[in-house]
This record gives sequence, C-alpha cells and structure tokens, in this order.
Amino acid sequence: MTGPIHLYSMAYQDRSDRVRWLLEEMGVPYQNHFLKKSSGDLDSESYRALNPMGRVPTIVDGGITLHESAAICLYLADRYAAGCLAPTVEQIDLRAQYLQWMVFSVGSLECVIARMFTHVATPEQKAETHRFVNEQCQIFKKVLLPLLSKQEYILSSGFSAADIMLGAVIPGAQEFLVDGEAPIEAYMQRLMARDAAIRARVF
Ligand SMILES: N[C@@H](CCC(=O)N[C@@H](CS)C(=O)NCC(=O)O)C(=O)O
Repeated sequence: MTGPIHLYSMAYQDRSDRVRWLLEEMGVPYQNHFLKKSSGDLDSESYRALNPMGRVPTIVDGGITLHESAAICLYLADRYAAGCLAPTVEQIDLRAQYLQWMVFSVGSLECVIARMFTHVATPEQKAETHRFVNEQCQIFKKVLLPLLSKQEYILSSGFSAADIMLGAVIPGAQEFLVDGEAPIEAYMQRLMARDAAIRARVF
C-alpha cells in the first residue's frame, strides 16, 4: 500500500457508510474527505477528475480510483481481506453466494428502497409506492427469514463483506423488512453491535 486509502463522501450516513465500515473491519488506514454539495464540491474539476459522475462514494487507493459502493467493497475485500471477509474463487460455492448478496443489496434491495425517495405528488401515488415496496420486501423476506433463522450471518461461513452491504442498506426498509421479524431484527442487532460499525458511525 502506498499510503492511506482516500474515501470521498458527503456524510457518514450516505452510501460511503458501507465502505467506511469495511475499512474499519479490515483495519486498513484511510482518510475521510467530506464534500459539500452546496459548495459545489461534487462539481469541482478536481473531483470530477476522480468521479466524472459527480457522486459519492469514491476511493483512491494508490493508482486505483473507483466509484460505485458495491464495486468499491468488492475490490477492497478482495484486495485486503480475501478468504476472510470475501470468499475466494477457490471457495467457489461460498463465493457464488457472496456475489449474490453483494449485488442483491444494491441491485435489488436498494433500488426498491430508492422508490420511496422519488417525488410523488399525491397521497394515492405515495400509497402506491408503499404498496410496491411492501410487496417487494415480502418477496425478499421469503429468502432472508429462513436463512437468518438458521445462521447468524448471510453466509453459512460467518461474517463477510456481504453482511456489511446488507446491514448498511436494510435500515432503509426498516418498517417493511425488519420490524416484527425476529430473525432480521436479531441480525441487525448483531451487526449494529460490531465495534467497526460503531467506529464508522453507520447507524
Ligand atoms: N449506485 C451508487 C449511487 C451513488 C449515489 O447516488 N450517491 C449519492 C449519495 S448517497 C450521491 O452522490 N448523490 C449526489 C447528489 O446528491 O447530487 C453507489 O452505490 O455508489
């Protein structure tokens, strides 16, 4: 490593949360850079050179510059915690499950949650959005509940970066996915109690 990893975000609780949590779990040195949208930091020439989309999070790790929170976590876990927080290709059965949950977190769950933050003009539209999110979460629960009833973490092998991704995203669907569902509530309690999550101020 050529010095600390630089992590660009706007706040502790934006999508940089999962990256910061993973860095804390791995004990890898990093430096936070908090950008202010209202000051135009996301549009500055220097930041656009790192992330032309003008979004956060972005990391710079030596010669590697990367955006998209899931890609960043996949990269970091492979590079600094392979076989520990990220199953390797030699553990292909676990690796397959790991990739599934890493991608599910952003590609399915976070996409559904994002619907709740899209502008709706009328109470009817709001009710329709809630109905949709609830319907999707019922489907997600059909898979999550049996799994988390028989094991502590999403992989049978134990805690991994996939729990970080899931744990950072699930609270966005608290009322649809967590409340009243004992196995998911207990899972979230386990994750929230982790020292690294507390240091990263995820919750
Ligand atoms: N899929 C991207 C989403 C990135 C994203 O939209 N980040 C938000 C903050 S959480 C952002 O940068 N918004 C810019 C803005 O509000 O202008 C990821 O997971 O990194």
